[in-house]
Amino acid sequence: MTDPRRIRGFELWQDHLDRTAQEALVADLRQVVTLAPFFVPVTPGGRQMSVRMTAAGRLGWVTDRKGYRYEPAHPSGQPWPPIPDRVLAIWHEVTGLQREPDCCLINFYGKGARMGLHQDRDEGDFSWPVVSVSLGDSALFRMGGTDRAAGTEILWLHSGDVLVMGGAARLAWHGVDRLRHRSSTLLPQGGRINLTLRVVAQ
Ligand SMILES: O=C(O)CCC(=O)C(=O)O
Ligand SMILES: [Mn+2]
Repeated sequence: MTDPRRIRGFELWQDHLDRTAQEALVADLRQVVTLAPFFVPVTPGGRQMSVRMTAAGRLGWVTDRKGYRYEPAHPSGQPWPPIPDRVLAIWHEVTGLQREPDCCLINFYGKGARMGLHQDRDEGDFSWPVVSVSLGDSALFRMGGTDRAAGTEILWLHSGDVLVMGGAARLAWHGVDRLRHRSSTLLPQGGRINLTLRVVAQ
């Protein structure tokens, strides 16, 4: 395990997961998605997001015309499946925390999907870090400061990278500009999976 690199307060654990670990995670996620299928998130303003989403854990982050929020169940009404142990192990490794995350948001980026610049701020306590795991195609990640006017810089996130947004970077602006389609062979159809682990504390 290599030491993390600090960029603007973000902690990047490059190549944290080797190919075998990535494949095992994808197998776990296939089980989750069987129980909690991907859905098309809609912003409160009524626009469809380009990513497909689902979640695991006590709470899942959802968005629709009613707003951004955490819900104890998938839109189908079924409770979210538990967060796979392998995912929890990554959280513990990179944060050193005893406390488990409440939510593992699962974003799927197909060809052309992106995520606009935003802050993660629907949680009750920003002293807990957010951990983000990248699987599949490489993504051009944009990161800024806590002040939107602070400017941004870009960084390619590759399959197996783990990024921690904690401390001063917990409320930093961030987003995904684009993918490098078919840059990874991890997912047979291409695309990217992002896992975003958060303590919701509400
Ligand atoms: O896909 C990513 O790397 C970031 C996802 C993200 O920021 C989010 O879901 O809040
Ligand atoms: Mn985010």
